[in-house]
Amino acid sequence: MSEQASPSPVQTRRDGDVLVVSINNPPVNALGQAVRAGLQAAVEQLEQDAAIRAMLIVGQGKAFIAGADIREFGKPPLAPFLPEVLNRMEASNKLVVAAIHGPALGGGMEVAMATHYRLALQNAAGGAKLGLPEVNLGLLPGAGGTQRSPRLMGALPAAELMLSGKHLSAKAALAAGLVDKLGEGEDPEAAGLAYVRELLASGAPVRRSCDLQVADKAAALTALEQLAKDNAKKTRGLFSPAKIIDCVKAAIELPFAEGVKRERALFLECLNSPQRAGLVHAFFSERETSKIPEARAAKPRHFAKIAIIGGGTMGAGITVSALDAGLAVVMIERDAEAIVRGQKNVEKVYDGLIAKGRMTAEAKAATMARYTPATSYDDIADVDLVIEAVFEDLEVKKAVFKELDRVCKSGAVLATNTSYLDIDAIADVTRRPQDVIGLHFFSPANIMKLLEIVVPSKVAPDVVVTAFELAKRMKKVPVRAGVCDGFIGNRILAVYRDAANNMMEDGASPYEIDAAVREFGYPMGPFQVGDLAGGDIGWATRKRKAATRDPKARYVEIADRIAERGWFGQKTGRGWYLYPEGARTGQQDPEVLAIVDAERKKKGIQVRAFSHEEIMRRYMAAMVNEGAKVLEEGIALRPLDIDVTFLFGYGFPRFRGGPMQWADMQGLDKVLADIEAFAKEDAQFWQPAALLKKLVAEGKNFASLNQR
Ligand code: HSC
Ligand code: NAD
Repeated sequence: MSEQASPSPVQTRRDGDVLVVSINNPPVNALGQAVRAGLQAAVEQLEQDAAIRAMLIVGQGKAFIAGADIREFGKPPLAPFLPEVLNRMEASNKLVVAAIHGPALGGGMEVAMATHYRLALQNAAGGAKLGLPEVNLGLLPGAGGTQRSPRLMGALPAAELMLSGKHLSAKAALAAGLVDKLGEGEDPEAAGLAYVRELLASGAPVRRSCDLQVADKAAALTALEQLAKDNAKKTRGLFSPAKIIDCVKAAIELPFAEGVKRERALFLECLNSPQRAGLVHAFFSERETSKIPEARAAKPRHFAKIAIIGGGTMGAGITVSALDAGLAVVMIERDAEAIVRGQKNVEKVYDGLIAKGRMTAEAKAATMARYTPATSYDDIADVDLVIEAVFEDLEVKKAVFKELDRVCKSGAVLATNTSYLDIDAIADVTRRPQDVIGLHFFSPANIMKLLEIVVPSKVAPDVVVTAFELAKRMKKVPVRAGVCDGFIGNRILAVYRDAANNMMEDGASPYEIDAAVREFGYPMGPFQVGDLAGGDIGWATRKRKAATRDPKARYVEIADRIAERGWFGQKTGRGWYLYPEGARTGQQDPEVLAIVDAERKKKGIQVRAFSHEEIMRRYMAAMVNEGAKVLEEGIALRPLDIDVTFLFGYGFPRFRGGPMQWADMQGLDKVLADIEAFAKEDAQFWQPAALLKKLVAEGKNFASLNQR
């Protein structure tokens, strides 16, 4: 037995006549340059050492190999390149075997497919997971994956795997033909060595994926054609899915070496696309938001039993999230009737899942066993954490927090789900402002991933950390926000909604604005969203704020004219759009256009046309400018926190990375120039953020503020 002394992340050792190659590149054994070089060296050793009969590849730690090192994308490529390393490895005349005990994703699954035999382990930690999730990063598998997977598993299943980015369990991978054998346990080296010995003893031949042909080529091509049609409808605006289908077509029609060339060309197109940059930014940003200053100083408080005050839309959704996270929940409502309604709101969610076959009645019963309905605050004296979700009214919330202060045990975390209200003021009615925090869930709370964690001035660091821990348990994406009207998301939303209203009054129809926003990549435009949420909510907020509105600021009354007619959107059958007979997709309404026109005339506005491009420039400039103000005030920690807020809470197209990343990709000087040009028409609305001006003057971008 000999040890390799180098500090390479790829360690090799001899176990008799087997070369054991162990990838040790924490946290997930990504295939960075040093790993590729180490793997290449191992293949050379296999080729050169006559005493070695086989090679076993395993991953150390939790993963087999999670794929290419995503941090290398966009930087100059460094040899050796994975496709060549894998081709050389596959070409070996000695057995090469992979033993997979955790994630084998992207390039990791490509490594596995280039071996001759694959063993997948099942274990309590989740076991082997095989997948080609490159599509989520705007890419396609670029190390032979698009050519080997159709040969191993069939063209259609391979294309579907790559288009979905889904992971297959060990069992599913066996059924799909991706692996040859299942094993148990968490020690891939021991299980892998046993498998290699078994193969050697039985005289198993070298088998290469590249030598296989895709089964039933004519049928595969027909199926792929249909998939391409469905895909075009589904993947609105995405670049790499169609290229994946092209690669699979090449796998069917071309010899392996030709197919690999095609794959390389299309991979490079994807790599150089702005979508790849946006999606990679989204990938890392999503993981960065929980890196907050408080985490360095404090540990989370223990929580197992929580209370939710209010069983309306939000209270019920939050209850479902908490129950699904394994917590015990006491729900408090105002009276017996309201708590019955609250419980029904919760059960409705589970009954929906049962109807769709996604939950059993037994599982619902087991979940609901952790739910306790109550109408008295005395029933929550022992809870560890409370989330208040009563009406959006400061006085009502203050009264609730006084009650919480009276009954809750010392050290209980007291959270409010307010959308806009001053959490410092809420904290100050208690004798324990250090325990009070904002947990701003989004509707529907059991579905939406975003959780804004709003940090008031007196809160203790361990309460902030507890909130992040709760987000993790609930599988939410947390973003740290400061206290201001609307926090990060709703504050910025208010500004770009105003920009949309201004454009509408100046000449763009709500339908044109919605269409431009959808073309940009949003699932819906702002007026469609308004109809979905209900026009009454915004109307009530506008009325509440009317007294404090700056009289010099432009105010567009069109939305009020619509709301005054009781046209609140989908729930009333009409809003900005018409929804005949409960339709979910709205139709354009000439009466709305007439109202818009009348309002323009009333103000004597010179109507002009807006192109979709112009609409988006204003919409985005308003978003980015307010984002910069949110940053300079410290409401958001970093630009990436704003990006994540919009990606996970407001439908911002992920392939654009988020509004601040979008701005960087445009060039901040261009965005600022737009704002300054728009300011010539309305200097009050278009006041450039000082931070934006500073960054432009210094030749910097928002990304420079992410690296703190
Ligand atoms: C690819 O493989 C392309 C190939 O086709 C090769 C093409 C070659 C072409 C050459 C042509 C010439 N890289 O998620 P977690 C970090 S594309 C770098 O919190 P979990 C992550 O940022 C890749 N870093 O853990 C985090 O860092 P932090 C396809 C990576 O246990 C830490 O690891 N593969 C990384 O919840 C922990 O991550 C994928 O898309 C990577 N590949 O989940 C898989 N992956 O601690 C992406 C992770 O500093 N990864 N990190 O914050 C995942 O899905 C999840 O991370 C796992 C683990 C399921 C692996
Ligand atoms: P809702 O009207 O659907 O529900 C409020 C519930 O609180 C009602 O069931 C009411 O009976 C109950 N309630 C009122 N006073 C109470 C009291 N003193 N004790 C116990 N229960 C009481 O409202 P919602 O949409 O669920 O909103 C709740 C909170 O969540 C608000 O602060 C709102 O701003 C915030 N929020 C709402 C949304 C949304 O989209 N609906 C999104 C994020 C945050």
